[in-house]
Amino acid sequence: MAARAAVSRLNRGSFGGFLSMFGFMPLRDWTCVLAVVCGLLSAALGDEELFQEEFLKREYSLVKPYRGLGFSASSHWDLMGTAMVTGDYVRLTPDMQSRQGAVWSRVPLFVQDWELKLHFKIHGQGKKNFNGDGMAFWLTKERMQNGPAFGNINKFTGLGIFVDTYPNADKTHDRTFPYVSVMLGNGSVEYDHERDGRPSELGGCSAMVRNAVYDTFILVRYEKNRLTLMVDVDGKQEWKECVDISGLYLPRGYFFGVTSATGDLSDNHDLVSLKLYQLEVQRTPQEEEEDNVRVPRVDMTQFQVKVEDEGGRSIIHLFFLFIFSVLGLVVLVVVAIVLYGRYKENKRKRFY
Ligand SMILES: [Ca+2]
Repeated sequence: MAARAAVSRLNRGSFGGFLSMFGFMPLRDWTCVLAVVCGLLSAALGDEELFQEEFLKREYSLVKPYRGLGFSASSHWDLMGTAMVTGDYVRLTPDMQSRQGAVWSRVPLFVQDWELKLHFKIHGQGKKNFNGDGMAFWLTKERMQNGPAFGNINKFTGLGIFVDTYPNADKTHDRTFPYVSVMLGNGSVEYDHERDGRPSELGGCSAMVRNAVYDTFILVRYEKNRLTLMVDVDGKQEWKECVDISGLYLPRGYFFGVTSATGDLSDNHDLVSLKLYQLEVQRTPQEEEEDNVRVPRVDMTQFQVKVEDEGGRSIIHLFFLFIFSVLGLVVLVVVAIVLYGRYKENKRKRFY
């Protein structure tokens, strides 16, 4: 991204004006100027790459050619289930029913502020909504376990990011799939696969990642307890904001993992690369103290407006519904008693 920013800065410069200054020059000099400009441009890009490389943490990253992955004791990653390594990607599941595959880091993460760039590919033969289930990215206390949440346990402790390609619960079609969502697990709340994780979701967005013509990326930034998630899936090489949550606390020493599962419906789920960059962030001793947490937690006040609004309204509705029902019943009973009284009165009068 920094490299892209550098390119756009160069493009936006007064390059036209610069050229017009030299409009009178012969062709040979033109070539020289262009060569110098190209040199400067590539140097700038080179610097950016160098800058990025410096902060790339290799022990937490998984990049081509995936040296030793799956067989070497020195590898930083473990494979699980149907996951297999090729020259260009790690295929977590093939486009076949009922498969589960995963890749888990062996090294616990002690980097406090980071940026994670995920390059992945989901593709298959099935028509839209006849494919599944998707893949998930994790930073959790637990690792290497099977389960119903995209090939991992559903009661996990830490961060889960889901790329859900099949609408299990969404019969109303109020959201477009594939859908990317974020959840923070504390070990007791579960990811509900049958409801596409909606009850526990902190945020999300639709992202057309399946059978995409372009490379598909997710960028997760965790900086001073603020988690932002962006997607780049339409080949424009721009990050589109998807989730932004502040006050999210993650303990250190958790593991990265990427998992995937297929059920009755399937897809190829491929991980191309996972790159972890360390971010340089200044902290006061007090902030340092606050950030040292043992259990994952998130500040829920940022979601309260919505929760209070919906919950408050439904409680008021229920209250008035109850009051009016009781009043209605009382009126009906009184009317019935009065009518019955009059009926009896009339009957008695007629009899005499
Ligand atoms: Ca689903």
